[in-house]
Amino acid sequence: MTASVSQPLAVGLIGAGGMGTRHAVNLHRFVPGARVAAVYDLDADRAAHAAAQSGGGPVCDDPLQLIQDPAVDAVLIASPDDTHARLTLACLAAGKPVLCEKPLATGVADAAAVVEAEAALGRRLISVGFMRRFDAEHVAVRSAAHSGAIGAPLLFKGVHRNATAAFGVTGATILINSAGHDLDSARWMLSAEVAEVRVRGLRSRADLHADTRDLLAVELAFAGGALAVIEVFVNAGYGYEVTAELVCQSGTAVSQQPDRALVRAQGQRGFPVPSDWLSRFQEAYVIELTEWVASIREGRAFTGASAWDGLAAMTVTNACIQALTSGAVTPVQLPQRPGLYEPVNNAAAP
Ligand code: ISE
Repeated sequence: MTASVSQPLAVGLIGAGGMGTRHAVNLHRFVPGARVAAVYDLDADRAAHAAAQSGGGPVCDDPLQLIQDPAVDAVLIASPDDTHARLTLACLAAGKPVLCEKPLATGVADAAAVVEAEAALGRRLISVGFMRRFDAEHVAVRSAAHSGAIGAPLLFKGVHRNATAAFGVTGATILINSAGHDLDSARWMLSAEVAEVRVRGLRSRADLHADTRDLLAVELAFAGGALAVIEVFVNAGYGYEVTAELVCQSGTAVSQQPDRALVRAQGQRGFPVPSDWLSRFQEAYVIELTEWVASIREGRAFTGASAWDGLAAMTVTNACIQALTSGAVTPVQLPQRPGLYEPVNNAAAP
């Protein structure tokens, strides 16, 4: 790392939309040993707003200049999905650690190019923002199964519901932007790689664009025999919800929403449903950023998702896109995992 141990890590943010701004504010308020040192967004006003909310650092008008700026030690990428691979490669070229929001790329070739570049460099600089790996409920489910107390995991069951999606959203976009999380969760929870996929989709309402497939049923078969079934429904209407369950040989473990209060109102007793991922996963985002900063400051690998995990998720996503079109069981072909991506601890990788 380039920052001295006594100085806070200077983080440059690329992309100041909802997610990027949340990261900047979290870094500023809750993460020890780091500060927001520069912000870039295509929309300069948005960048200025994010900078003002996270310590008042400078706004930069070029993402590549931000990456190369000697005053920036590490980079956080939260720009649109199709810019991730190019910007991550620029961070590698500059020798800077980078936390890239998911997906690592929007195609397999681009994700593979990133992995190849990092493997050629021979240093782990890339972390990928699959924040569920830091969510207390997800960690508890994985630990319950990995403790051995309920036998070997057999089946991952995932539910992923967004309140609403953009009009005309395609199945491919949902698979890249939303389902990638579930594919990563399934790999991480089962500690195995996906061998085959099958995907069906439907349009949930007649007023949506004819090509919309906003409810997907994804089935995965893993090397080693485990299975996964995942519902991804991006127009669920009532709110945002993610559930992960592991069915094991002699018991099951299922995540609970981290509810804080039982609310009585309008003749009902119930738990409020979060409106979006920023509120549901706020604590996970802070833990993820804290671990990312600590890993850089301590000169060790991040315990969350690596570039390899980003490539694996994208490869499965791509097979799912093909499977949604063909209706067929579709094989997943991962390249050989480079030695650089040996798991760093139990929590980190399959
Ligand atoms: C969004 O981009 C996210 O990353 C959320 O975590 C996910 O749940 C949502 O479906 C995506 O659109």
